[in-house]
Amino acid sequence: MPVLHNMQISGNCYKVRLAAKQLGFALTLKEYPLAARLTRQPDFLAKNPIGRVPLLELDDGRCLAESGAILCYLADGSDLIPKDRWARAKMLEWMFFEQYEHEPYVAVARRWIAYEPKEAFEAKRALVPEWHAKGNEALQIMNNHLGETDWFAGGRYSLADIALYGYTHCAGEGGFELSRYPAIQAWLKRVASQPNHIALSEAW
Ligand SMILES: N[C@@H](CCC(=O)N[C@@H](CS)C(=O)NCC(=O)O)C(=O)O
Repeated sequence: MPVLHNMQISGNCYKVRLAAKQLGFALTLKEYPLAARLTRQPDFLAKNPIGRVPLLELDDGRCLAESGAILCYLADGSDLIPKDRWARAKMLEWMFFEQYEHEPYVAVARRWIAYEPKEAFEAKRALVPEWHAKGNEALQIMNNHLGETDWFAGGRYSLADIALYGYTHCAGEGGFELSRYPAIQAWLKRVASQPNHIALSEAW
């Protein structure tokens, strides 16, 4: 069975677990706790030189990194990827947005504020205003979009929603006030009510 090299608290890994559960894709999980730094050890780096999870390892030993790429692999041919060429490209547009405009601020603030030791966070504290400013810009763009349409692409739930849900639903842990974004709050409820939805903390 394929192995997901996983970190339970990671939103990037959660995206993959959520899509796999909704697609009925069987996985075995191998856990890499944040504090153990095992993704920087030689045996893991041999599988993924980027030194990060999620990493999907297939039965034949091939390894795929990057949450967005893994989502596309798992969901290939399914309803989570729009059939229409334009809608599919729009889905990818939001997934790339998530990786460049959203995750580096919303996820990073959460990690350092809520999950790293206090001394380590203190060394990063000066970056908090920038994380919050840039993260709030991304959240505002999402909120504006969701004020006009229920889903990010193709008029229905897709990988773009899964990718953006990963760190948006827990942004409060990074000091973001989701009450400022009513359209996002309504969308979070729509996502959480999709069939076979699982929570980030849920055991596999
Ligand atoms: N762009 C990557 C980011 C992956 C990433 O940042 N992984 C983090 C957990 S969320 C990690 O492995 N951190 C451990 C480390 O960097 O040593 C993705 O979307 O998969």
